[in-house]
Amino acid sequence: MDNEISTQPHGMEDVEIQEWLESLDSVLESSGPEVAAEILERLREHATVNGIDLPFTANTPYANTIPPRLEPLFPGDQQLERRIKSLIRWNALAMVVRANRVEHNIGGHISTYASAAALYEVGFNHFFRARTEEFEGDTVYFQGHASPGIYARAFLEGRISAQQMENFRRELKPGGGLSSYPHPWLMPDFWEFPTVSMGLSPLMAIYQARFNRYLEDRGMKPVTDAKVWAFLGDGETDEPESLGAITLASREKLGNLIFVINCNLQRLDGPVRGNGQIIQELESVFRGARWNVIKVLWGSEWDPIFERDTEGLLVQRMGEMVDGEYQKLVVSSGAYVREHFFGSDPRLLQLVEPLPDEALRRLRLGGHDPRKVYAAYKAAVEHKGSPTVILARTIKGYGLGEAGEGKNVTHQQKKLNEDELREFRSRFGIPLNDEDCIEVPFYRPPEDSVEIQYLRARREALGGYVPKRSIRAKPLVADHDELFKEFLEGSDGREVSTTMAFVGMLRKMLKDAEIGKLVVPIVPDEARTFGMESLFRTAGIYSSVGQKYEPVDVNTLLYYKEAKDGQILEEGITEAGSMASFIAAGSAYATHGINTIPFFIYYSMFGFQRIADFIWAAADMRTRGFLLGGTSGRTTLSGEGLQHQDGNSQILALPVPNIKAYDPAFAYEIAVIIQDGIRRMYKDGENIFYYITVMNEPYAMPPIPGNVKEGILRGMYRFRASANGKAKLRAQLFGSGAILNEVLRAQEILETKYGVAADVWSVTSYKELYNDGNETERWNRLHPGEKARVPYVTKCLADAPGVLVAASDYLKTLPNMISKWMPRRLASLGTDGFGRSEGRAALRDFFEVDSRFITLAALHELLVDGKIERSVLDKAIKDLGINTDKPNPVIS
Ligand SMILES: Cc1ncc(C[n+]2csc(CCOP(=O)(O)OP(=O)(O)O)c2C)c(N)n1
Ligand SMILES: [Mg+2]
Repeated sequence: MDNEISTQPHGMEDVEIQEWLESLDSVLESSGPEVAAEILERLREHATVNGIDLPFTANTPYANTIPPRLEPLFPGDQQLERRIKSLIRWNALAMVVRANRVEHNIGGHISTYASAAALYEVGFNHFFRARTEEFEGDTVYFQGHASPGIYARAFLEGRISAQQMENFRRELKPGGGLSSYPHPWLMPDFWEFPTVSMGLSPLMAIYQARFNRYLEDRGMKPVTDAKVWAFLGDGETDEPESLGAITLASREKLGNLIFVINCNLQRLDGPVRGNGQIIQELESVFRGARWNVIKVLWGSEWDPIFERDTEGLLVQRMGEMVDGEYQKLVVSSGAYVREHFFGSDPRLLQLVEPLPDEALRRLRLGGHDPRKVYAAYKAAVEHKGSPTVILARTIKGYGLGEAGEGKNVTHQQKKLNEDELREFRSRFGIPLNDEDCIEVPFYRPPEDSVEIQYLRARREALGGYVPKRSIRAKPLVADHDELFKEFLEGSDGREVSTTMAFVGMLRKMLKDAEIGKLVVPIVPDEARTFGMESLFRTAGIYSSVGQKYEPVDVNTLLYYKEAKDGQILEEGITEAGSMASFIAAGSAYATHGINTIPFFIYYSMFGFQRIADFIWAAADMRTRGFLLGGTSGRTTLSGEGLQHQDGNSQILALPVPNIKAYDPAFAYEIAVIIQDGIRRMYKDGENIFYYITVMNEPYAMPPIPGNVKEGILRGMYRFRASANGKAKLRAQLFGSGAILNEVLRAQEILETKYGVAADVWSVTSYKELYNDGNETERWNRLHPGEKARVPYVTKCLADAPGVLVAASDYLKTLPNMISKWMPRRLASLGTDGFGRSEGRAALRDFFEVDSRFITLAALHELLVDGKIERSVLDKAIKDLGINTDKPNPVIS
C-alpha cells in the first residue's frame, strides 16, 4: 500500500487544478454529494477508457471522513460530560496507582483508557443501549486493557464499591476485588466478553453479529437494530485473527457491526507503524474488504485551519508524515510543532500564524473530541448494508503529561510522582487540594450532584447499565430419555463408527420437540468427512441470502441446500471462525436469553492445537455446548500422517478447568454423555462444556451392558469381566475410544493363549478420574480428622486383582495421571510421537498399542511380579510377531 498522496501532477498549472476543484465544490453545493460522487466515478471511467492509468488506491486523504458541515449537533451537555469523563479518568488512574502502591508490580494500565476515554464516554452517554425486557440491547466488547475506565464509570454509577475499587487486581481480598481484565468467569454479573487476549474479540464480535442475524433469520429472536460494538487497539490489529474474518462481515452485510479502533499509534513497546501510517493502512484494508470506514483524525480546533487552507496543503502535509513523526509531535512544544509540522511550507505557516504556540500544542485529535466521535458513531449506527469501522486518532496516555503522554514507555506506566498527580488533577479539574491529591483517593461526587444525576439520567434513557451480564434463558424441562434410547441398544452387529453414531444422534436431536430448534450444528468444511451431508438437505445450510443458484447436485438426494432459515453453520475452512460461532451460540443463554446448543464438529487435530486460546476464552465466558473432535486418535485416523493424526487433544483439554473431556468407545457411551451434558448445562445451568472425541473406525456397537451410566460419566466402568474368575493369573486392562477394541482382543489372547483372566474397563474420561482423585486427596488433606474419602479409581479397582495395563490413542501420560490411585503399578501404552501415513494396523504396531503389545505388556507385568517364567514372555514375543528392534515411535 502506498501512503503517499500524489501531489504534483506534471506540468499542470495550479490555477487549472483550482478551477477543477471549484467546479466540484459548486456541484457539491448545488446538487449534493451523490451527484458529485457520480461525476467523479464517470470521470474515472472516462479516464480509463482514454488510456489514463489511474493507480489503485483504497485510501482517502489523511482527513476526517465526515466534514464539519455534515456534523450533527451534539445532543449532550458537553461541559458536564467532560466533567464526568474527567472524574472517570481520575478514578481509573487512581485504582492503578493505588493498587501498585500497596503491592508493587501488581500491574494495571493507565494509558490505554486515558487515550480511549472520549470513545467510551460518548458511547456510554449516547449509544450503548442496555439489555431490557423489551429490547435485546447492544453488545459491547470492551478493550481489555481499558478495564480501569470501565470500572471507574461503574463506580460513579454506584455499581462498584470503593472497596472493590481499592481491591483492583486483588480479587482474593476479603470483600472481593476486581479482575484485571474482562473475565465473565470471575465477574459473572458484570463482564460479558473476555477480550484481553488480543485479536480474539474482533473475530468473536464479527461472528456474534452474524449469529444475531442467524437467530433473526431463523425466527428465534425479533429483528432489531441492536448493534455489536467492538473496541480494539491499533496494535491489536496485527494479530491475524483481528482482520482474518473482516470479509465475512462485509459479505454478510453486517450493518449491525461497528468496530472502533483506538488509533493512538502505539502499542506496548513503541509505535505500531513508526515508518508508516497505521490509520491509512487499516483504512485501505477495511475499504478493500468493503467496510464503511469513518476516519476521525482531527478535533474541532482544526476545522477553521482546514477552512483557511483552500489549496489542500494541510491534508497533503498530513498524508506525508509517518506515525513516528506524529508521535514526536505529541510530546513536543507548540514551537516545535510550528517549526517541524507547519514549517515545511511557508503557506502552511501562514495558516497558523494567528495561533500562539500553546494553541498549537493543544490542537486536539479527533478521538478526543466528543463532537467528532459523536458524529462518527451516529453515522455508524445509521449506516446500513455493511459493517463500519471507526478509525479514531488519539494519544496514548492522554493527559498524563510528563508521566507518559505519547511516550514509548506509557503503556507500562503504573505510578505517578506527586507533581505529575497534581498536574493531572489540575488538568482535569478534580476537586482535590494539593495534599489530598497525592494520596490519589477515589472521588465520587455526591449522589445529588449534577454529574451523578446526569450520568444516571443518560443511562436510564438508554435502558440501564452496561456492561452487565445476566442469565436470561429459562432452563429446559424435558429429560430426553426417549430421544437417546435407541442409541443405548447397540447396532445389531452393524459396523458403524462413533462419528456415524453421533451424527445419528444429531439428526434425531434436530427433530426433537424441545431442543430441535435450539441445536446449532457448526462445521468447518468437513461435513462430508463426518458423514453429515444428509443434514444439508434436512436441516439446511444457513445463508443470509438463501440460495441464488441451482446447486450442481440438485438432482441428488443430499444436495447442497442453502437456505435463509438453514440451521447448519457451514463456516468454511475456519476453525477459529467456527469456534467464534460456537461461543456466540453457546453463550446465547446469557446474551439473548436463548438456550441454543452448539455442536461444533471438526478435525480434532485442528481444534485444541490450533484454536486453544478461543477455547480458553469460551471457558472464561461460561460457554455451553459440545465440541466434537472428529477423526481423532493417532492410530485410528489412517493414512493422513503427522499433521492430522491426533494423539494430543485429550491432553490439551486438561488445562481448561470447566471442560469435560471424554474419549468414548461406543454409541451408548456418547448418548449417555450428551444426554447428561444437556441436562447439566441447560437444565441445571452448570457452566461447563464438553469435548468428545469421535472416531471414523467402523465396528459393531454393543448395547449398554447394564447399569453403567454413572461409570461412563465418572470416567470408567468395567465393560467386560473375565468369565474365568478362578484363574491364577489375573489382569485388569484399560482401554478408551477405538483402542478399546484392541484391549478386548488382548483380553481374548491372554485368556486363550496364556491362561490370564483379564477384565476390561472402558475409560471414558481420564480427565474426570484425574480431577476426582485430586479432589479426594485435597479433601482428605484439609480434613484430617474425618473419615478419609476414597478416589473413584481406587473404589473401582478395590476388588480387581492382577496386573494393570492401560492403552489409549493419546499420550501415555493420560493413563499415568491416575495411576497413583490404583492399587498397583500401571503399565501405560500410548501414542507419543509423530504420526505416520499408514493404515490402522501398521500404525498400531508402530505405536505399540495394538492387541499384541497390550498382551505383551500384561505378560511383562506378570513376569516382573514373578508370576510367570521368562520363557513365556520370550515365546509370546515370537508368537505375537513383535519386532524387538523396531524404532522407538516417540523419537522417530
Ligand atoms: C495475544 C496477546 N498478546 C500480547 C498481549 C500483551 N499486551 C497487552 S496490551 C499490549 C499492547 C496493546 O497495544 P494496542 O492494541 O495498540 O492497544 P492500546 O493500549 O495502545 O490501546 C500487549 C502487547 C495480550 N494481551 N494479548
Ligand atoms: Mg495502540
